[in-house]
Amino acid sequence: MNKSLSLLAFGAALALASPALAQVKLVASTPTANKAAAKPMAVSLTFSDKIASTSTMDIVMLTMPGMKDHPPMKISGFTAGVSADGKTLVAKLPRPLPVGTYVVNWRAAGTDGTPATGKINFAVK
Ligand SMILES: [Cu+2]
Repeated sequence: MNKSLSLLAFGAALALASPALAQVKLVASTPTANKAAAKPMAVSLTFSDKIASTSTMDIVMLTMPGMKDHPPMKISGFTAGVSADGKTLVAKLPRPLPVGTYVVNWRAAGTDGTPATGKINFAVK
């Protein structure tokens, strides 16, 4: 094999190896992103692969009816945990989320430790 061919083979091997370090991706959520749900008692985020137990989320209320200039209000009183399938991060809430709009900021690591972050928005009707 000449030098450029062996470099090519090396590059191909790296390309094949890299998916092992890929970030997990959000594949589904409840409530569904950019939709409105009624009285959700939990927020769950399902990922493309197993996630580390350190994965977590913040739920922040952005607006509510009848309140102008609502400051971002972090919902408290829950801890997020990884479900039995290892791919879903679940926040069981102490009470249903009030009517308003929300953003969920999540931080999840794959089982190889590669971190990923993202957010979803939804509304409660
Ligand atoms: Cu509020």
